Amino acid sequence: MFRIRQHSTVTTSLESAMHLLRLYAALLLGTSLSLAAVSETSRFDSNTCTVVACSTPGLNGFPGRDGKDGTKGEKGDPGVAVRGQQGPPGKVGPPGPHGIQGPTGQKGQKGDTTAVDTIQRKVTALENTIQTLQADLSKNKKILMLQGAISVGQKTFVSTGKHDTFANGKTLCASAGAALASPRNVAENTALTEVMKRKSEHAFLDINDRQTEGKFVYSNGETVGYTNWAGGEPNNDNNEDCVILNESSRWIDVPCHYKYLIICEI
Ligand SMILES: *[C@@H]1O[C@H](CO)[C@@H](O)[C@H](O)[C@H]1NC(C)=O
Ligand SMILES: [Ca+2]
Ligand SMILES: [Ca+2]
Repeated sequence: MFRIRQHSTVTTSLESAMHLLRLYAALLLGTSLSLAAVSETSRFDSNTCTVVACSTPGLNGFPGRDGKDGTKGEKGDPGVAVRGQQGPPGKVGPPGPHGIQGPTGQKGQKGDTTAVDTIQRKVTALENTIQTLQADLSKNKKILMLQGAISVGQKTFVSTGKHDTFANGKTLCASAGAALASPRNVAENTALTEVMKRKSEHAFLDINDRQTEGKFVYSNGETVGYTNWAGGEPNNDNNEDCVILNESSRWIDVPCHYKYLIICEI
């Protein structure tokens, strides 16, 4: 026990010296190594020694030289790269320059058909209107025919049923937008005679020679072309300047102030 204690005293002195050297070395090696050394010392200071091996822990030596490099290790497994999340979209860049003008495109389809549709609707409406008017016209024509009117070509003779002077007869027809009857050919003269015979034996024609005796004209001043005078007419007997039709379709000059059936032509 004594020897151990004596030895312990000597080592304590050495230990102090070594401790200074160790601190110096630690300063040279750096703080981390120094701490490691201290830690090592602390471990030896603890009560881990067996009775025989050491009564007092030995001093640590200087750190050994660096060993040779070891053999190159095997290549490690390739790590699994974890793809990061996609970042936010960047700012909008400045507009690029204008590109070259492209080729002319194909001709487009026909444009808006609204205008055509509108016209089509109007045409349809007009067609309906015309149909209605034609129906009305046909109806009125039937009425006129039933009342004794007769059509010849585009002309229709309509009796007023009234007997009056030549002047009043002209006014009467004009009031209806028509004219006193004036047959221009055999067909019209015959048709007019038929209309007349349903109401009377004689009717005024729109013919006179008041302007120039013996020169018969229509009211528009035009010289009479077609005529169908009765035998011995016109004779201007007692100043006769107007003309009537008899039931044989013959013409007779008579005084204008006499009254005869007034037939108009439309
Ligand atoms: C019409 O006049 C013609 C010629 O004057 C005459 O022959 C005929 O009998 C007359 N007709 C009537 C129905 O009076
Ligand atoms: Ca006359
Ligand atoms: Ca006469």
